[in-house]
Amino acid sequence: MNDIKTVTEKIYSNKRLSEEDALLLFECEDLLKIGELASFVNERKNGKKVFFNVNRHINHTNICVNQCKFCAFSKTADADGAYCHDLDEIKRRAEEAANEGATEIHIVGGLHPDLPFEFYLEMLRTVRSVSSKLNIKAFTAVEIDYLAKISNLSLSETIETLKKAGLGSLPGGGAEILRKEVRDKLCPEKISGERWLEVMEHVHNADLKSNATMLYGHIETYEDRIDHMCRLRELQDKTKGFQVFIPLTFQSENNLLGHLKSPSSGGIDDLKTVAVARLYLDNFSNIKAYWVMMGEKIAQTALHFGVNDLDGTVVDEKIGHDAGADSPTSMKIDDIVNMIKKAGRIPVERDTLYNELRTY
Ligand code: V47
Ligand code: SF4
Repeated sequence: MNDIKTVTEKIYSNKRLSEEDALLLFECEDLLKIGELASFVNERKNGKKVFFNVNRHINHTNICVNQCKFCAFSKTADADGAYCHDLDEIKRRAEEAANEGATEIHIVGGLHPDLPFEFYLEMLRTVRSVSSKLNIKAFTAVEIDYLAKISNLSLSETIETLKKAGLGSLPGGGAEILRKEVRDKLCPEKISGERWLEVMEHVHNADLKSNATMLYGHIETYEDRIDHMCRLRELQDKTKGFQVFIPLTFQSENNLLGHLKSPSSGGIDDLKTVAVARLYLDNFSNIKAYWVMMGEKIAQTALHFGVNDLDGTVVDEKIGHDAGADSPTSMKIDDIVNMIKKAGRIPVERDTLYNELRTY
């Protein structure tokens, strides 16, 4: 039988934690102790540096053939508020971002019933034509699977074709909770957890990096979260292709899951989740507090709970805000720098692939 003392010793002697250890940490009521351990491990890896980037989100369409229960973003084609940006609009947004010093365009959208594969290739070429300095971080593993279906290409061919058109890396969305029992309730139409991992393995084998997320704070248990992280850790051992783990705090407005009870207890649960992720995911260099979903205050506090990345300036975030996120839709560089400095950490602007660009 494990206790927190044994887990602490494992952490200080740099030993890998088991799933049982992770559960013990989640169930431990001494939040500050967990934070201290996570901060120790983070500083051992990353010192006092905290990353952010200058980026811009483009959600090309909110029209989607799926209706995930937690999603307030997706619409059917004939619904009020359904939209699909054309290439001119996408170009205009990318140019605006490049002029403001962005190094990354983050593109995700719904699974549109009618857009041809060529549209996605043209979208990548269009953004690439704006500036070769922009990394196009686009399409969740769910979208990649969908693009393979509509293009009638294999997964590897789809990824290679997108890469040739300008795809620079993949965001970590669509992972939700990988375990089938939870996924069937959350998003029954979505690809399985196994398929999500398979797509990511192909992406990594194509020499592209990706991120990994986990949507938490709804119907899942601590065991489900640990199972999720366990599968990510296993794939990371194999491919080393994940750059960062991003727990996404569930936003409960305008969707079908808002009324459900969960183990979530607000800020305490957010901090515990990033800390356990830092301690359990020993093969991930970076743990991100996505301030859009977590809120700026908890995201800043998370810098003392194992987090070393705050995402970026974002601009035009829709997915979290459609679901009720009360954070701003973008942040200025000065605000992020200030937020990091006030936490006693060193702000470092990075690019998408975690190359350091500037220390503040
Ligand atoms: O897959 C949808 C999530 C994801 C809600 O890789 C929700 O750098 C909370 O993955 N409450 C898309 N979350 C966003 C995403 C992301 C965001 C920022 C950075 C990166 C990265 C990736 O948003 C979806 C889903 O898990 N989501 N609805 C909601 N109500
Ligand atoms: Fe569609 Fe993605 Fe929303 Fe699911 S989460 S309904 S796949 S846009």
